[in-house]
Amino acid sequence: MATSLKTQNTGDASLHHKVKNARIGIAVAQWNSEITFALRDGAKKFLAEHGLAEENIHIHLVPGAYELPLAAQYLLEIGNMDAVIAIGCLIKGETPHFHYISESVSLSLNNVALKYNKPVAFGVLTVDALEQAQERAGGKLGNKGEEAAEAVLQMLNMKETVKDISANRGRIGFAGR
Ligand code: RBF
Repeated sequence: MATSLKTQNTGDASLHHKVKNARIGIAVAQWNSEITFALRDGAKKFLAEHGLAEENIHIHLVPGAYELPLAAQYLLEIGNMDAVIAIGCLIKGETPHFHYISESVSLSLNNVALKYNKPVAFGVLTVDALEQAQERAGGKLGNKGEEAAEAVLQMLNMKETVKDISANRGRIGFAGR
């Protein structure tokens, strides 16, 4: 999936010019940093490959995945970012923490996106074992950080396209009928 932007209607050539100037926040959990730093690098690489300038990418570390929703909120509200990529890695342990944290993080990230009306990508791995995370952080199953970056670009692109459609209303379509 991570390379599909290049071939779909949100591809390089058709990426809205405003999206290339977007300010993107990346919040990275430090728990399981071997994995989360690889996901962060995947996200950064994807954004650079799609024309986003390094000075518009703002990377911040947080302790663990549980802190990601508040970090996303800081980045959108205080940092005035256009979108956030939340990166973490939750590995199932012997306590129920995994379920509490993963449920809270996924719901809260979505709530932040809806509250601020801005894309927040879920770049959080929830796995049974470290090996499964490695496979998804640059291993045989790709890099989910890249895919999270792709998701925010697609959503930003969609937002700009919808704005254009809205701005053109009245010039074409049902106007005057
Ligand atoms: N944070 C993660 O990002 N990944 C984990 O796998 C993870 N496992 C945790 C397991 C336990 C038992 C606890 C108490 C915390 C864990 N955290 C993990 C940290 C959590 O996201 C948060 O940073 C801390 O609980 C401090 O609020």
